[in-house]
Amino acid sequence: MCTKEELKELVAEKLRENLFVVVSNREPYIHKFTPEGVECSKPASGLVTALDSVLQSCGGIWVAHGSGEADKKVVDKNDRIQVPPEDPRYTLKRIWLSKEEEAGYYYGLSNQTLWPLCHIVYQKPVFSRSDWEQYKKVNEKFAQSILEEVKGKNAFVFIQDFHLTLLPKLLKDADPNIKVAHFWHIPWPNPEAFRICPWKQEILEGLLGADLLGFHIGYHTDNFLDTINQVLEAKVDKVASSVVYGGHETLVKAFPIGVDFEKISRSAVGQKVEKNSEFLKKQLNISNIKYVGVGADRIDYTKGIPERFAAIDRLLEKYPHYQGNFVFLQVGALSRIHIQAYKNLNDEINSLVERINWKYSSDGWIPIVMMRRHFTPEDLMSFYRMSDFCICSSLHDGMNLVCKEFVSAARDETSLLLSRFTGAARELADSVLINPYDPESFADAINQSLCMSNEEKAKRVAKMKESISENNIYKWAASIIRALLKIA
Ligand code: GDG
Repeated sequence: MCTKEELKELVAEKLRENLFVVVSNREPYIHKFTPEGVECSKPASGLVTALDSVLQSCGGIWVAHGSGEADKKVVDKNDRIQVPPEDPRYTLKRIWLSKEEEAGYYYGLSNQTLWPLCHIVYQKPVFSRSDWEQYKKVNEKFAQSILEEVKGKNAFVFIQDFHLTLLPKLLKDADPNIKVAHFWHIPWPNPEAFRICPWKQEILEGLLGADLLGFHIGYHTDNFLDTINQVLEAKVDKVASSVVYGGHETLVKAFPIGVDFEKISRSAVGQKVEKNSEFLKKQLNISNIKYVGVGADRIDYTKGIPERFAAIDRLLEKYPHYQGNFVFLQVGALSRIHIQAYKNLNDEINSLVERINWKYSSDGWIPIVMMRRHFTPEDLMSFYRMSDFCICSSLHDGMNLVCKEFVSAARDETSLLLSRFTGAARELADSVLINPYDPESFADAINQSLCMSNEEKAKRVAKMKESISENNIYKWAASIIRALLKIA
C-alpha cells in the first residue's frame, strides 16, 4: 500500500527539480454553460478518476484537450486554469482542437480504429487515411504545447493512452533529456490482431520513444513484446522486459491500476450517502425490493451491457421466484454518441430493456431500471451502498475500475459478478467470475451469488477490500515514478 502522503513525499523528494507533466486527451475538469452560469464538472472516466487524485496530491501540470463549451471563457492568456476550482492544487493547460481535428483524431482514429482494434469484441476497426492525418497533426499539437511548458527544464512527462501514441517519440526527438512514461489503459491485443493496422510501424515507433511503457497486466505486456518482435527490427529482451530500438531502450512493465480505497470507503459510510440512498430508493420505488443489483458504465459496446440484460432475462425465466423481488439498476453515462456503433448500441439497449420489462412487469414492478445519465460521485456511492450485488460484464477491459470502486464502497454482505475478460479478474479472485457471452451460466452465477450465505459474502468482500486497499491508486503512481527514476 502507499498513502497519498507517501506519494506526495516521493514526488517532493525525488522529482524535486523536475516539472511533473501529465498528458491525456480527456481533461479532468470541464466547464459548461448552464442557466445558472458557467459550471465545472468531472467526466466519467477511469483514467481521470485515477490521475486527478495523483496530481491533487503532488502538484504539476495536466495538458489535455479543452472540450467543454465554456472552457475558453475561464482560462488565462496561456490557456491555463488552476484546478480543482474549489481548492486549486495543480495547473490544467487546455489544447484547442478544430471540429475537423476532433472528428479525425478523436472520433476517427482513436475511437473507431484503435479502440476496436485493441478490444477483441468483434467490432470491425475503421482505417481512414484522413483520420490518420488528423491524428498525427493533433499529436504534434500536443508535443508543441508540452515543449512550451518544459522549455529546457528537467521534466517527467507521463502520457496517457491510445490517443497519444506518437507523442513519446515527438518529445524525445525534440528534447532527449525529457523523461517519458506512457501508460496504455486498454488491452494490447495479440500480434495477429494488431498486424492489420496500416500504421502499425509508426504507432510502435512512436510508443518506443518512451523510457517506460506501462500496461495493466503481464498478458498485455507480453502481447506488446510479441507485436514488436513481429513488426520491427528491434532487440526484444523478454526476461528484462525491455526493447532496444534505434539505440534507445524502453522498459515495458505491468502496473495494475487501482482506486483511492481510503477515500471511497470513508465517503461511502457517511450519513450524507446513507440519507441519499434512502431518498433514491423511495424515488425509484424500490424500498421493499429484496434483491437490488447495480451496474455503472460508460455506455460502450465493450462493457457487455446487452449481455448483462440477456442474463437477467434468463435469470427471471429460469428462477421465476425472483420476479417481483429483484431490481437491477443500470447507471449509464452516454459516451462517444457521434459514432454510429454507439448510436446502434443505445438503440439496442433501449429495445432490450423495453422488451424485458414488458415481459415481466406486474403491479407496477419492472426488473430493469435504466438511468441514462451522468451521476455525481455521491449518487454513485449511494447506488453502491443500497445494492446487494454489482455486475461488471465487460467483453474485454484493460482493468475496469467500477468493480474496484463498488467493492471499496460496498456493505459486507454483498457480491461482485465480474467478467473473466477484465484485467481486474486477475486480482479479484473472490468475485463470482462470469463469461458474459453465455447467458445460461451468467444467469446461474447471479443466482449463485444471491443464494450465498452472508458469512461467505462477507468473507469474500473482506478479501477483496484487502487487496484493493493494498494495491491502491497511489501505489500504482508511485511504482511508475520509481520505475522511471531507476532507469532515467
Ligand atoms: C479505461 C479502460 C481502465 C461511470 N459512470 C459515472 C461515473 N463513472 C466512472 C466510474 C469509473 C469510470 O467512470 C469508468 O472506469 P472504467 O475503468 O470502468 O472504464 P473506462 O472509462 O473504459 O476506462 C479501463 C481505466 O481506463 C483506467 O485505467 O480500468 O479498462 O477502458 O471511475 O466511477 N462517474 C460519475 N458519474 C457517472 O455516471 N461521476
